[in-house]
Amino acid sequence: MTNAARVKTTRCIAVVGAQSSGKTTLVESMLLATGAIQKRGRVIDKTTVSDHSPEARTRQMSTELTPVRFTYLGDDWVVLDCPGAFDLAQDATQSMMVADAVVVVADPDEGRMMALAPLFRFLDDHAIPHVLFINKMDSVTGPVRDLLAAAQRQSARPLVLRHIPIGDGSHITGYVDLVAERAYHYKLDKPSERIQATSTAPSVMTSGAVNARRELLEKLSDFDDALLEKLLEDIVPDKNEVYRHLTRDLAGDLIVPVLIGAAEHDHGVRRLLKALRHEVPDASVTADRLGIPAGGTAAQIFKITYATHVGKLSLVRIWRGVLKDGDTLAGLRVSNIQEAAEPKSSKTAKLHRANTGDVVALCKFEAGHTGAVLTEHAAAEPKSWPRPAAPLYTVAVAAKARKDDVKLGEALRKVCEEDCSLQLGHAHETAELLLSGMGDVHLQIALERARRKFDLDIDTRRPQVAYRETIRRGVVQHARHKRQSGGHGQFADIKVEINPLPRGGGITFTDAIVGGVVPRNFIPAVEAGLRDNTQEGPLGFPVVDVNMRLFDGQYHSVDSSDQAFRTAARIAMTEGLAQCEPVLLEPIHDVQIFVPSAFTSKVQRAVTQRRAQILGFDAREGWSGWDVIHVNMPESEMQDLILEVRQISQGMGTYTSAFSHYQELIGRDADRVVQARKQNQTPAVHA
Ligand SMILES: Nc1nc2c(ncn2[C@@H]2O[C@H](COP(=O)(O)OP(=O)(O)O)[C@@H](O)[C@H]2O)c(=O)[nH]1
Ligand SMILES: [Mg+2]
Repeated sequence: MTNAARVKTTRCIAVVGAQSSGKTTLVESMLLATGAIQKRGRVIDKTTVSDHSPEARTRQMSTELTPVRFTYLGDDWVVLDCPGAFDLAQDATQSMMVADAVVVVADPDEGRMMALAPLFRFLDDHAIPHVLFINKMDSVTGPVRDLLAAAQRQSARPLVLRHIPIGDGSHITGYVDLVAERAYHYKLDKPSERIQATSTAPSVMTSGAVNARRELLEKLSDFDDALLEKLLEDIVPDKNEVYRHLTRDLAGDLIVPVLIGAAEHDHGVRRLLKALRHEVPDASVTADRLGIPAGGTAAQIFKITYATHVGKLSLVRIWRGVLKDGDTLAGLRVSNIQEAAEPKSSKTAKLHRANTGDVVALCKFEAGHTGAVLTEHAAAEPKSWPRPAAPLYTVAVAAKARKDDVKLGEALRKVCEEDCSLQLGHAHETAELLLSGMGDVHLQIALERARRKFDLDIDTRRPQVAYRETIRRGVVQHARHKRQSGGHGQFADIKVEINPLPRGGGITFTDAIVGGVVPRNFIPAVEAGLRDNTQEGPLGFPVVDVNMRLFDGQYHSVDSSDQAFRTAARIAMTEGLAQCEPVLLEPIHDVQIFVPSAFTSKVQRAVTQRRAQILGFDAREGWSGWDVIHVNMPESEMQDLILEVRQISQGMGTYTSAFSHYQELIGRDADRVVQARKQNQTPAVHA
């Protein structure tokens, strides 16, 4: 599409990549370069436009997606600055889903390119156009070629280098634009200065640049036969033709253009903006790709937040049409459209209208959840929306003051609505409120938000493990309950045989009474009494895998009752189980750990320390250079497993797990558990 034919919409970019690669700095640079701000803020000075939440400022890292806006050469843009921390990937995921294109920011570090693998995979799975921006080129000493090769190993799509750096031997001072065949010197906080050809250097195209340009054209020709023919016949394609290919191939997620720069010094930022301006598809193209219904106005919620004093804000991208005060969405009247992006354009933050492609907040809009596509009368599920990753870290939470219990539940439900990768659960057995997420930092931030926004004092503890107990041998137990007090007496007498069952056998009851020695009508009471005392066995945990066989007993025609038999049965269990060599059972999980292969042996050593049984390891299917390690691991060892896996694997590793079975736990480990249970203790964790 040529610029003239383009319908003016606001375009939206998500900026993603590893933590500390310079995304927030790049966004600040974009704001400066486009005149949206007059002075550069710095992450370390806590003065950037993005990262303005208290949680982000204290940590000097992005803790949630932040939309910013600017106008560049007459085009309106919203940029979603995303957190890079592994814990906080959910916001980045949601941002990428609604962006017209994604800028992946990378450190100029070969070793860290592997961290891009999950990101590239996600972008390709969803056919999202993306470019790679290799940042911090001011600190690079090696050739950009090696960086590119390392990044290419992580991407299924060809990476197409758009610029090559030029330097003075020790520093990179500028770049050659391989399409325009022009060279530039970087200028601090100013547009780069074009290097003019001279009589001694008639072309700015060095031999390296010529080769790199040929490579670029060859990669493009893989997607176009006409271009291929031209190259074979040594015909130089015209510059606009090359731009056309780049635009089309980016939109189709066929190639990944690679740009270089140093955000902190404003290097390469205008170049990046220009490339985006020419090559990023419009909202309508993206809406078609996402299957957003055409016709009337359509918007999609991609993030929900709760703001103090304001309440619920649903961040939406307007896919079709314009949205005005008084319009209907999902059957509700839209009355409060707010500015979502920084820097805020008006004092009141209240807007009356939002253009196609724009990102705005609907205030107190009660229809739809994150991902929902809103049209005039419906809030529909999107055609495709990634499910949040399964949680990897859990803490038990409680309000410091009992009176705040209800308030805490409500606050956490809202925090979970804000962040779909958080889960709130309730452990019936231990009566704990459990908050689960992607890691310790994730939960710390979530709880900080809950404390700040909802004015709560919250305690956290390590969640209790759902231990069980069983018995190792059987016993025959006689129990009699007899009481003679005043009028009506109580009498019941039973003999039961208590026996272990194989693992997974549960609790079973066998009625082996013959000749009515225990009358039929009392037998349910006996069974109930026996079961009562399996709730908490001699070690303090629920009893499993036991059969109770009632085979004999006595009764009294007047004094026997359901109550008496139930009591006798309880006595039989309490006394009987204690003689059956009770033994603790601990839950074991089936765990698959995914890491780059360089870290496999270290992870294996670490999980062995956690009493894991290694079942095997293999190459991770479809992931070059990654392994999967399959283990069985006790649940009690898994609480902070993700932290160690990440620590070993430079943050890249992760795992999936599912409950597998219960297994006997004996010795000192078991003694400790039983002791702690008696004292009703669980160790505290920090969150
Ligand atoms: N040397 C250098 N440092 C940079 C550059 N861009 C960002 N940084 C630094 O990298 C750190 C992380 O930057 P930030 O923008 O917060 O990264 P983010 O986590 O990706 O948002 C900060 O200390 C920045 O000053 C750059 O171009 N060159
Ligand atoms: Mg950031």
